[in-house]
Amino acid sequence: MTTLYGYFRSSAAYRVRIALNLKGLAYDQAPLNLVQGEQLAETNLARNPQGLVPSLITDEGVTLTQSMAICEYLDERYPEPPLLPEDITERARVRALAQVVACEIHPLNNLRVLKHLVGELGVDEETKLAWYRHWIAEGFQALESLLTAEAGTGDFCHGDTPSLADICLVPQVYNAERFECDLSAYPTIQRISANCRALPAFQQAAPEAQPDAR
Ligand SMILES: N[C@@H](CCC(=O)N[C@@H](CS)C(=O)NCC(=O)O)C(=O)O
Repeated sequence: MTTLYGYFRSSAAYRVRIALNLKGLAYDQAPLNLVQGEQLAETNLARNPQGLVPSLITDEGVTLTQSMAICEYLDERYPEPPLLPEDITERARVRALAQVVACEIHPLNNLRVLKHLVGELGVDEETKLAWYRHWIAEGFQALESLLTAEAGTGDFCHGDTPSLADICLVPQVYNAERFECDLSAYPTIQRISANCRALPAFQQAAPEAQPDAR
């Protein structure tokens, strides 16, 4: 059986849950409580030496880390429905949209970054929130521009079926809402996110639908 080590609010684990659901794959969940620091336990470090989630143990017993690599592994092993377009230029576009979130927004607002700001650097709660919202705004402005300017956008980030870009977008929108970011300047992001959230694969992957949701 495939096992996902994650956390209900982890947006990187949320990406993998969406990918697994879109592919129609069954999996067990092994939640780690990130707030209580369980990601830093020896057992998790053995799986994921960065002390992060997600890790996916495949049905062949192989441990995979890094959500984007896991999603691409699932796409290559289970090609239907595809998470990336067939055309290489279109594939580059989807990866670029996905990476605006996965490489530029998410790492700056990760739990360990916020904890470092408050704990080691003595930043107060209000400044931490300002930091969070700043990087959401900067990233979402760019994403909104790309999505409105480029012809590839459809009901979803690319065309009319969900792709790797949507898999990254929806968890980031969830995070932005949780931190009460103003999303009114991003109508295309909101439209696409609503389209995704209407699909069972996204609904079943949502944080509130997970066994460890509190
Ligand atoms: N690039 C990694 C990011 C993984 C990551 O940052 N996971 C977060 C949850 S979304 C985590 O484990 N944070 C624990 C911490 O910051 O201490 C991936 O995509 O898998």
